[in-house]
Amino acid sequence: MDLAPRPERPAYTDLDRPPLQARALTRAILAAPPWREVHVLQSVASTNDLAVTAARAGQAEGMVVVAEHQTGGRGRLDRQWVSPPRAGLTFTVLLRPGVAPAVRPWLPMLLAACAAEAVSARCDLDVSLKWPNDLLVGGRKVGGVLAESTGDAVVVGIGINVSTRSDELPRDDATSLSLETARPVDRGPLLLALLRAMGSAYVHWNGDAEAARSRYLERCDTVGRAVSVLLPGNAVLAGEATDVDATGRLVVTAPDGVTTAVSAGDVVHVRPA
Ligand code: BT5
Repeated sequence: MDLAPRPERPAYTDLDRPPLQARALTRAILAAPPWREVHVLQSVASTNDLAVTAARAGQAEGMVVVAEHQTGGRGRLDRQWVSPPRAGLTFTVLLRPGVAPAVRPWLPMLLAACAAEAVSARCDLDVSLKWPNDLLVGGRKVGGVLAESTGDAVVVGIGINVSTRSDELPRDDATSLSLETARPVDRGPLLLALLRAMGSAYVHWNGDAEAARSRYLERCDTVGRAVSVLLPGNAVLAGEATDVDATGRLVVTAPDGVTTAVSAGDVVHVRPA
């Protein structure tokens, strides 16, 4: 009788959602500064938490942490980012930008613009940004960005829904790349495309706010629209989004002509202006 343990049969979803290959990713990414290594973890609370801990422990920039599953994925204001195992890309990059603190808020916005460009090119989709950092396809959220600072480090976490089905998405106005393209999307090449685009923009960025702003505005779908902004503290600001200013704030012009520059808030695109 053969008592050797049988290899575990892959679950059905393994066929649809193959695992990422850390060694191949690291090999491919070494040619793309500033990236130095890609860690793929099967399950972690949040890749941002891990990157913040690594940054505090002195980890050099260029580390990429990817989770096949996050059990405590976070959005802004400690909201949740949810994604079934291997259904999306959930990863964080650790950077130590030698730029003036005043221009640092542009870093995640610059990387969000690069991410939108890379996904657009890779998947042949029109990916736009909703201020500040939501990735949208056809007005639906396909990804989000969460940046956090510690000392001179900035960790930028990105979540993108890849093969996520409608019944797995947390909101009606969310979508995934497979839903939008109607075909499977391979996460490995997509991650490499994202890292190459983000890395190239980062190493060429010298802290020029205007350069980051113009790249951001090319992808931003918020300016020019009627918006309703839920501000911290729950006040609502309604008007037309007329600009993103030199520090990255959204400028909203109310019907009475009063303009307000908003540095944090949740934007709803009400309708085209
Ligand atoms: C974000 O926050 O959109 C930033 C998301 C960043 C996630 C990445 S994953 C890797 C890294 N590690 C982390 O722990 N986080 C980062 P925010 O704009 O606050 O949006 C959060 C809201 O989006 C939630 O309250 C939900 O309504 C919605 N949401 C949650 N999961 C979603 C998903 N998979 N797709 C679309 N919307 C989602």
